Amino acid sequence: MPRKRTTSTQANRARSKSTLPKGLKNADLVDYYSRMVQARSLDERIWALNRQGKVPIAASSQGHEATQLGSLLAAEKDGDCFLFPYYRDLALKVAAGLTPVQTMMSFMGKAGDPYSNARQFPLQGADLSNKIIQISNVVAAGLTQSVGYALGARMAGEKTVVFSYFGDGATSQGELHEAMNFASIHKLPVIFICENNRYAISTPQRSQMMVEEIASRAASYGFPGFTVDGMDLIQCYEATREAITHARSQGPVLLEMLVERFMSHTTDDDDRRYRPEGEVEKARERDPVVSLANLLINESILTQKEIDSIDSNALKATDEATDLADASSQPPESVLHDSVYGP
Ligand SMILES: Cc1ncc(C[n+]2csc(CCOP(=O)(O)OP(=O)(O)O)c2C)c(N)n1
Ligand SMILES: [Mg+2]
Repeated sequence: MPRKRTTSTQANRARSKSTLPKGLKNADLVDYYSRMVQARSLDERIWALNRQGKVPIAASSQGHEATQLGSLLAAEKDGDCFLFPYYRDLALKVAAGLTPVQTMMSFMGKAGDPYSNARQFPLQGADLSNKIIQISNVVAAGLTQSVGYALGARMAGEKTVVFSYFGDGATSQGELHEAMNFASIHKLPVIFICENNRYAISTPQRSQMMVEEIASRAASYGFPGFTVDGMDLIQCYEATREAITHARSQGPVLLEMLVERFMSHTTDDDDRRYRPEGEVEKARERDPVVSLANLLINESILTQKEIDSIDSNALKATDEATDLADASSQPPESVLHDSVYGP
């Protein structure tokens, strides 16, 4: 995984050990760097396997990792959160506990896919042991479901906070309005996390809405909205931690996380047809993986050698998972209707 080590976000440059937010330790950053690198390594391999005809389709989380892992870190610290990701949240699922082997089984459509037994779309379905459900690939469909889950949790006397992830394009769906309005009326403990990469497939944000900040829409539902640098793990962690407190005590919050989509919409798309030349290269200068590596080195938390060792361990795990999944068989035809119809 060759990466430039010279760039870092402004926030990372300005930050020093003493400014690490409450509850965050150096060990958390190392742990989350390892998880982020593992997710990136798998993501890159999945894309390559698609080009070899071994993965039918994939949506990449490259560029979205700081948002996904920063919010997950806050969820883990809290200990009582339930996640409703969407199709671009591969890094979130890997970081939450999906193993490299399970990931590859799912993307390559092999028996052993823990989500849907190889039915595809990859990683779509429930992963209850990691407190995750992805309802479907229907844009914004998970929003109303997540709000319903939050209501159910409250009725059961639980203190669970629900994270509902979606893209900027999902904000054009009526379902988003229903979910936000209902959550607000009932003061439900939901954090709406918009991963704003400014594109819905090929449609840019300016063709979808006349507001610059999606966060500003929260006001119309009567709850707070914040725009966050979604390329900065620590900022995402901090914003989510505060949002958890708010959600549990007062009701919903909208976090608009500004991210960059490094890859095409999916493996079936070619973004060179609609993105200006150089846009992706520029975006990659703010690569969250590189930024976090730089932070760890600049703060003397890890040496370059230790970073290299984490990177190569991730690559090794990806290699092994790829080989295992490649050698595994598809589920037998006899299970095709299992779990589809009632018993
Ligand atoms: C209801 C619905 N309409 C259209 C689609 C086709 N579609 C799939 S992804 C997508 C774009 C979504 O963009 P965004 O919400 O910004 O998420 P991103 O892929 O950028 O992360 C569209 C239009 C769909 N899956 N569901
Ligand atoms: Mg988008």
